[in-house]
Parts: sequence; structure tokens; C-alpha cells
Amino acid sequence: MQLARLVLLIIYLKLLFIFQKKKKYSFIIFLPLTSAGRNGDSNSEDESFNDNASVYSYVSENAPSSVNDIDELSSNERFEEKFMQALENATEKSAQTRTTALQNICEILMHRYMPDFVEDRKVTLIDCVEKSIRRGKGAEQSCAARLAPLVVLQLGGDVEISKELNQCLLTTVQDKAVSFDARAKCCTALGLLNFLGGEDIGELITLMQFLEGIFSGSYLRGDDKSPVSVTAEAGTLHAEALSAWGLLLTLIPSGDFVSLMTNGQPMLPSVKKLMGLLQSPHLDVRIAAGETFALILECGRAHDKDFLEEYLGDLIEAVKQLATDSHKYRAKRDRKAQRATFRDVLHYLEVSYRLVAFFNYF
Ligand SMILES: *[C@@H]1O[C@H](CO)[C@@H](O)[C@H](O)[C@H]1NC(C)=O
Ligand SMILES: CC(=O)N[C@H]1CO[C@H](CO)[C@@H](O)[C@@H]1O
Repeated sequence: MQLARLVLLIIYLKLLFIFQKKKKYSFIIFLPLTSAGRNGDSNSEDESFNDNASVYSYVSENAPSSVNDIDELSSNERFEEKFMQALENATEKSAQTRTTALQNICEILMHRYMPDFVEDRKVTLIDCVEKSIRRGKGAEQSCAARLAPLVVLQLGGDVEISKELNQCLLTTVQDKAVSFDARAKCCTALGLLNFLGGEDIGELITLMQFLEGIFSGSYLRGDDKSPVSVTAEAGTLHAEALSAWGLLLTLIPSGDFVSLMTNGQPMLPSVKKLMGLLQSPHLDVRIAAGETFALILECGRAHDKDFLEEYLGDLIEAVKQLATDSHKYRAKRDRKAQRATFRDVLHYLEVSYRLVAFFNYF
């Protein structure tokens, strides 16, 4: 099913973001394997958690499996020991110690699937997360916000935790005194936690409206033509809010989604406003907008196959431009990322709806 695939893609993208882009292979963590996260991209942080993966695989081919089991056991113990130490440190007085501790716990949870161990300590963990988000500053808040969805992912979703953390995340996102990076991480956490633990459609829509309140900062000016100027950090916050919004919309039943987008008093943003985001000066926002459009169409068309037909021509034109964008002022790497994303979105629009003929017509 296409929707399922898209959702998985988005989750995967989110995880990559959480796991920091350089660790390309970290998503393998959900397989309880020791070799995750070290296919070539190893960095110093990884090294400190070296559990001799390559040695294991060598042993496994050449020795009875019992040896392998023992190695596996001792490696688990090493991780658990490190985890306990970090958890203790997460309540220390020094902010730097707490930040490092939260980072260490994130690293461990990214590399190990240890649901029982996490389950036994989830109260303490969530307590640390909440305190650090509420009372910490900058990096500490960012790390704590990164940790929250990792804990819930380990547990395979947890409605209680999602409920418990929502208020503190919402307050932090709104707090202008908090760093943009921490607020962006809180948006991501809100999206993931509620994606994994949200049940009530009404609550989801309220949350989506809250997120729109954030990313509307990147809407075009009143005349709907000129982009507003926002700083790069604010752009990142808007992009994260938009991605979280897109993730949540996949939970809304298709028929409801269509009426929410198209009825007289729309509770969700207008297509025109969203299309304006494709013109944002910030790459993150443009990419998030492109991905969100793919999701909007996917969700809407499951119910109504002509959903947004009247906008499709403009949308395809805008996406096509971004897919072939060669503005000199945009950094080469950014340009590559943008083209790759929008080629995918374009391909999706063309193939899914067999619009090739429609294109040639223009
Ligand atoms: C805990 O804190 C101590 C002292 O700051 C530090 O030496 C140690 O590496 C920390 N351990 C972890 C796992 O964070
Ligand atoms: C090959 C390799 O990385 N070996 C290491 C296995 O782990 C022990 C203890 O952490 C190290 O001392 C080895 O160098």
C-alpha cells in the first residue's frame, strides 16, 4: 500500500534526522544486531561503544554458537552498565554532565534494541527528559527532546508517555526564550510521540493547528507573492513543525481529512498557503513542503480521486522548477538535496496519477 510506504519513508527520514544525518545506517538499530551503525561511517562517538562487531561476525562463522552467545551477553552487559551510569549522570548538578549523559543514552538507544531494560527504567527516564526540557537550556533541552521519541520507539509506542510529555513540549516550543534548535527538536518529538501514541482525532487536529501556528511563520507575505525573511534557525524550526504536521495528517481518516481541507471553514491550512512554502528561501522548508504535498495528495486521494485537481497544474509546475533548480546562489550540496527530493515528489505525482500526458499538454 502506497500510504504505508510513504509513512515508513517519513518515519525513516525522521529517524535519520534524530540520529543525525552522518550516521547513515543507524536505522538498523531496530534489528537487535551488534553491527548497526558502523558500516563505514563510524565516528569517535561510535568508537567508544565499540562492541567488536566485526570480531563477532568472524567468530560466528568459525566457532560454535555458544561462544557467540557469551560474547553477545557480555556486550549487552557493557551497554547496560554504560546506560545505568549515564542515567545516574542525567540527574547530576552540572548541566554539561547531564547533557553528555542524555547524549550517551540517545547513542545507546540508537544502537541497541533493549525494550525490557528500557521498560524497567521508563519512569526515571521520562522524569529526566521532562526535567531537562523544563529546566535545562539549549543543548540539554535538544538532547532531552531527542531522547523522548527514542524511548517510546523502544517500547513500541506508549500512550501514557506521549500524554505526559505533550504539555511540556508544547510549552517549550512556544517559549521564544528557548533556542530555535531545541524548539525544533521539540516539534519533532511532538510529531513522533503523537504519531506513536495519539488516539483522539480531535486532539490530533488541535495539535496540527498548533504546529501550523509555528510553520505559518514561513508563509508568503499578505500579498501571497513575496517570501518573508526568516533566519535559517527559524526556517529549521518551521520545517520541523511542518514535517511533524505531515506525519500527523496520515493518522486522520481520509474522508475526514478531505472535508477538513475543503469545507467552508477549513480547520487545516489552505493549499495556497502551503504552496507558498515551496518558495521559502530555506531548503529545509522547501523540502518539508514538497514531502508534505505528497502526503496530502496521498491521503486525500484515497477518498476522492480528484482531490485538489484544480491545483495540480500549478503544483506540478512548482515542483518541476525545484527539481531542476539551478540557481547559482544555492550551495551545491543543498541543490542536490533539493533536486533529489523534488524529483521523487514529481515522479510520485506523475506515476501515481498517470499525468504524463497532462504534462506533455503544457
Ligand atoms: C558520568 O559522569 C562522570 C563525571 O562527570 C564521567 O566521568 C562519566 O564519563 C559519565 N558517564 C556517562 C556514561 O555519562
Ligand atoms: C577489534 C576490536 O575492536 N577489538 C576491541 C574489542 O573490545 C575490547 C574492549 O573494549 C578492545 O580492547 C579491543 O581493542
